[in-house]
Amino acid sequence: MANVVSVSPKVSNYTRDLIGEIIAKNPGEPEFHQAATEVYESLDLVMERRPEYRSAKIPERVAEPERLIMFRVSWQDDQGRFQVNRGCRIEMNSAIGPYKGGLRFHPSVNLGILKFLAFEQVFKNSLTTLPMGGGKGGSDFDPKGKSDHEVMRFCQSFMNELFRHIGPDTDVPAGDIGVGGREIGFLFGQYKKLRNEFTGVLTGKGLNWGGSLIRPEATGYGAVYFAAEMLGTRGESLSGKTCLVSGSGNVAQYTVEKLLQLGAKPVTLSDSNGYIYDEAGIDSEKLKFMMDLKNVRRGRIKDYADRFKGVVFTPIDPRLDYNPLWNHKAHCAFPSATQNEISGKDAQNLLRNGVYVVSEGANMPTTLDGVRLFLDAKILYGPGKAANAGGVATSGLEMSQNSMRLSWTREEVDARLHGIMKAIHKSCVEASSAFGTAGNYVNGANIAGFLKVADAMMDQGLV
Ligand code: NDP
Ligand code: 2IT
Repeated sequence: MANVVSVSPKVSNYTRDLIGEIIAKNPGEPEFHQAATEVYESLDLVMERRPEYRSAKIPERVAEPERLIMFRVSWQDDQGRFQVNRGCRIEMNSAIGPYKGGLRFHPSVNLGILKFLAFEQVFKNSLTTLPMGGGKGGSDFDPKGKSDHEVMRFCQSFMNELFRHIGPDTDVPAGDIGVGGREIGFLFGQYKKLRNEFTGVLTGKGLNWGGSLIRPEATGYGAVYFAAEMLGTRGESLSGKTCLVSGSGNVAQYTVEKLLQLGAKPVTLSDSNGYIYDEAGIDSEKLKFMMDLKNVRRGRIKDYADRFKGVVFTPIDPRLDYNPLWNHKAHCAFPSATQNEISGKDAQNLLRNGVYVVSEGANMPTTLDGVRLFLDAKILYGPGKAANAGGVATSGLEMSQNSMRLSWTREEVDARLHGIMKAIHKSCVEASSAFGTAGNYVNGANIAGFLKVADAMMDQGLV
């Protein structure tokens, strides 16, 4: 689902030309064009006040990966057939720390998608308060329907090339769509075999071999903490709020778990086949069933509707120009599946149904026209690079624990995560106010994330 980009008529000619050049330089990468347009529109306000960034070509340099590695991944399936996929790692920006960001294994993966993710990661990581640069990688390999052995052979082959480019002080990958604990385990095992080094080169590791407590929960928990902070600005809480959640993977699962702990009522979940609407609310027993279904049995969300009474499953209907999941009465929405899952029409439906809090667990789940509708409506709209930063922030905490060769308790990591989400919220609020757009978390996140990276680049000279 690519979103055609139109630049806002409100921006300066400088910004319009800049976006035009980036689009021309990166043909066929609509998701990257979209992410860049959103960020540079926000930065229009900064470039007027800080002309030194313009002459140092900071915006142009930030849009250009420091390094892009693309490689062949050959592996053998269970029938003995040879298979070939494409692997990639984009090392986007290392101004404030080693490259850091997830790996995505999904058939839709291409250069434009990885570049948008790597670009977003730079600003997100800057917002976390921790010293991490930005990167992203992955493959068009589809883990769905593959045996554990096939996944292992693929991961080993992927690492046979990637190992020479990464390291605990160079580039530290982690999970994303299609890459969870199982895949990180296989990747780590192969890295260790090739390098003969036990180091914190990946995050999201198992608990008894260097992983951090709360890392699996962190993205979903963080997105809910961020929503709670936004509601706090209006003197409200999540208690009693009806919430629409999409996806049913890592982020969606722990979003639902934290919503339940805070007294909210999640009513939807989805996967690539369709979505369930559970009017009575997804409770902890149903969540447990769903987590077993998805993480152990690797089944489909439809099974949830078959298992529990009063639940409606709606399959994806490609003829519809909207997603019916976003067309239910609710207070809050937590898109936690994938990019561009909320179109302009979906945004209209959400607003019409009373949704006034959107906290993005996924990366860039809302199209540009959807974003503009949320901003015009002045709802509490937390963009992904702020709202879902808890995942990578806790990866940063895993790196710290690995360097110190100790591990913190669950309570300690959760408290740090919570503190970081509050700090991110505060920086967004302060940056949006400082640039005259109070309450606009998109400007707040883009500006606060950018300034730290830009100043570091200014300090470090023309590299
Ligand atoms: P998972 O692979 O665990 O789950 C992804 C979920 O989204 C699945 O339910 C999947 O359904 C659904 N999905 C994926 N792609 C599509 C698609 N093209 N159309 C419809 N449904 C789709 O991934 P995560 O939960 O880790 O990631 C979800 C989102 O959160 C992504 O945008 C990711 O970039 C973002 N994110 C993840 C972080 C993390 O720590 N894991 C951190 C920050 C952001 P199905 O199984 O049928 O494919
Ligand atoms: O998009 C993301 O922030 C992630 N997939 C997590 C990255 C990480 O390094 O933990």
